[in-house]
Amino acid sequence: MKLNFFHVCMTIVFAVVCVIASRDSIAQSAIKTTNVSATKAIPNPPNVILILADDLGFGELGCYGQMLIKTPQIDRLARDGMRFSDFYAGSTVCAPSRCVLMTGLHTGHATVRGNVAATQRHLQSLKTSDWTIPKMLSARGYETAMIGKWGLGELDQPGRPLLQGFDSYFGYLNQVHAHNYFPTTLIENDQIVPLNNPTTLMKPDEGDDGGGYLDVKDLSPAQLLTSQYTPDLFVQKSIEFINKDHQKPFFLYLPFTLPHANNELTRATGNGAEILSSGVYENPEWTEADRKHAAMISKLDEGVGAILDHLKRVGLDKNTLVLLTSDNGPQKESGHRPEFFESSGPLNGMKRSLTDGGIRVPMIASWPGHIPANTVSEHIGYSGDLMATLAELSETKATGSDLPANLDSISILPTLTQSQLSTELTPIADYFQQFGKDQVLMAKSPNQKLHEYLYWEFYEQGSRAAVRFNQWKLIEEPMFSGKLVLYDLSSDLNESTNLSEKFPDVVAVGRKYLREGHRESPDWVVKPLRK
Ligand SMILES: [Ca+2]
Repeated sequence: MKLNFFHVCMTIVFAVVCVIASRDSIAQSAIKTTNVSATKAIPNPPNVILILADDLGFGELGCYGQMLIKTPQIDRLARDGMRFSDFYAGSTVCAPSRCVLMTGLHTGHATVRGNVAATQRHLQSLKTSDWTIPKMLSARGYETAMIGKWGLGELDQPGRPLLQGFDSYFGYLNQVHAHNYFPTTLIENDQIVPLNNPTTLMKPDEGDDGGGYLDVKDLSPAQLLTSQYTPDLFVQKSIEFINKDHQKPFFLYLPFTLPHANNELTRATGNGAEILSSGVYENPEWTEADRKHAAMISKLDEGVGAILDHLKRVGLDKNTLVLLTSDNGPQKESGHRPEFFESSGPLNGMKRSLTDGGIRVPMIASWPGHIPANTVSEHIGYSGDLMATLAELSETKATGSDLPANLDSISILPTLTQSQLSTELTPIADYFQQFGKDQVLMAKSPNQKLHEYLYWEFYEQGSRAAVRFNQWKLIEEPMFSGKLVLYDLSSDLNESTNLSEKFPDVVAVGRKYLREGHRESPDWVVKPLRK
């Protein structure tokens, strides 16, 4: 009897010690991984570097679960900052996604709502009346630069970068030109700059947009050695820009074209992953397109690493907010195997889908000392939120708030700068846990305003539209008249079970959002699918 009583006592003592020890270890890990107090006022607006990848899937970075493609530098960025599990692109293809990113309006309200053919290129330009992030930051005293792929207005159009708030730019304006990783020209501040590339250009009857490819089998070693790969040029130009004697904070928008396919090269050879070397990827069981697709993502990673190293070298790393995201889900146009790489991670679909594989994207934010390191946030946001975020970040007493009314944009700064940890374990957090046990899931910030819903519309393939609200996703295909399909992302991340019949009330709410989200535009009209 006495022995039993002793055992019970010891068991209780042991349990109490365990609880205290485990609390201590949670507290220690919290101290170790989050060294930031609650949201604080921003005394001096920081520099901002916004890196946009092109067609980079949710599952194509190591810090988002990729096991085959190496991205150590972007993973470092993630370790130094916050990753988002539920962050969305503005669209499922390039131009409208970039329009949403720049203007803070979703595709039901935005000027550019789709990629269009060359004959309709007037629809691919921002308008003089569009309010953009660079216009706002420029008005607030920032020096602004764009290096990479613009896609929202060409030399003769009001959307070109110098008319949309950028002090300088270098890169591609036209999206077909941007397919070409070894172009014969680029554009710098409205001037055409020749490059030293022996490129096979598209024939005049295929368009004169500068698309083409390097036909490597016909080139000498010397020609290959001196050819100019634009991602390298963009990194070099970015470092030159960072090195300038800045008298004011800067905003560098850096839309890389990696890992978008060179579609013209795909048509010519079947492999549109354009990069000279497949680098570390030599596995003979991979196709050539697989190896080069992986090498293109690692090339993006290398470029990001060079910029991060440079920021550190010149002492700007602590005063620069670095954001990295993608314009839409992963592509298959290079001829590689996205399913082999699990490019969409646990999500369903890819570029052009409105299931999450087409629109949910990596989003990483790093700003040492302000954003807690090695954290994951489940806040539901999208690229249109960066307008309000950068507005809040750069607002001073002198500027006040100058945001136009009726933007579809909510600042995520309260989420980025809060430090409270979550104790909940959710399905997506489980997914992230596989790739780093030491990372910390953030609690939802009480100061974070939420979208009632996120909205997308898409005009290719007969059209479709979608809304996300809470855990729900409602997709209508075609827009306005199609079947409504409902998914519960909290239990069905892969969007495979249609719950529309089971939850008609939820469908009714989603349908209301679908109708409310769309504003009619004569430029964007649904065309029936050609049979
Ligand atoms: Ca894209």
